[in-house]
Amino acid sequence: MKTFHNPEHTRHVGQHEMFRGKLVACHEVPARLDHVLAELQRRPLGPLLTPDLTSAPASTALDAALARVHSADYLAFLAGAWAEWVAMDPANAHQDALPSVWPLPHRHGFRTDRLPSNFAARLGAYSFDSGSPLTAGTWVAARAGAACALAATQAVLAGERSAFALTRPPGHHAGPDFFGGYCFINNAAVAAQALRDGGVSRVAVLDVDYHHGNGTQTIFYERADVLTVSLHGDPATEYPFFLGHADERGAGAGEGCNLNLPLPRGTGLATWRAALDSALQAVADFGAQALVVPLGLDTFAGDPISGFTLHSADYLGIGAALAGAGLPTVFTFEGGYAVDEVGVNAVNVLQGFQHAAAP
Ligand code: OKP
Ligand code: ZN
Repeated sequence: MKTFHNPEHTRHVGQHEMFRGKLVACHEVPARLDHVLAELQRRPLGPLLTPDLTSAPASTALDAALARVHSADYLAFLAGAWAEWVAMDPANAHQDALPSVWPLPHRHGFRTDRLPSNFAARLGAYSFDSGSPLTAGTWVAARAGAACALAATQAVLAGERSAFALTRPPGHHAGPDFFGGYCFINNAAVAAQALRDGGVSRVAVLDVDYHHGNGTQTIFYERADVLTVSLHGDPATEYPFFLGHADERGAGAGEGCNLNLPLPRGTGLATWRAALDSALQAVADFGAQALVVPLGLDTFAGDPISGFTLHSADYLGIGAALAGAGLPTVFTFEGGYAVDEVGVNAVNVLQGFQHAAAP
């Protein structure tokens, strides 16, 4: 399996996130990716590659792929956000940008048809939480990460059985025009759309991160060509709280093309694996011809912000089960905050997949 990794990830470094009234140290740290890279060097699964964005055609193709899943105004906002933040006050250069006011579009009558010029307000208009610091290098890191997702997809379109986009920040909470949940560009959605644009008629996304993949769900909610499935902590008690229930089945042409499998806090391997089997059955029933797996490892028992109880050895079998779908598969690296174990856990999934997929 080829891994496309993103050396620019180190440019996204948050200082703190808001949690229950306090600024706390960020969970989504650069060391997470370094641990996965180190484990891949110990247990190589294939070549480690980095997409080259220096040529104008490569850069243009990437921007076109981003524009397929995110709005032009959101992408322009992200690209210019840091400069605007510093322009508000030069002292902001030493401070992460964190939103603190939101328009609540669905309630209370706030207007979303008028975008304020005030940058602090626009930061809120394009986000849904105060836990996702936007930093000086966020846009460069996120864009280079999406290039990894696109390159992994191109490898699969060229005939590879699977490929891994190893990047951060993660992506599955980012929607058409919003960031949140540590996510800015939805790498899994970029991959799924690029598979469609590469000629795959039916694509499935099977999100195994602990948290509901709300951004991906929203991007594809009214589409019949992309099935979105997510196994996650029940939003009644777990982040992102306001989406991810079982009764969200898609809408319009996409009716029946979204499946949520919320599980209670404390869920262990047996129940989680049964849900994975249901998810895989849905992927098969849909007739998917390619699979995207937003690979979060925060289902691990030792994860500091999550509530499932999977163990490191379990991830080998999970990889094998995913290979059982028999589909060309793109993995994108998502959550997993037990930093010392995230490398072993991620590579276990990929190795389990690769061994089971071998002819
Ligand atoms: C991103 B991904 C817990 C606060 C939760 C947001 C979690 C985002 C998870 N102290 N903050 O899905 O792994
Ligand atoms: Zn997560």
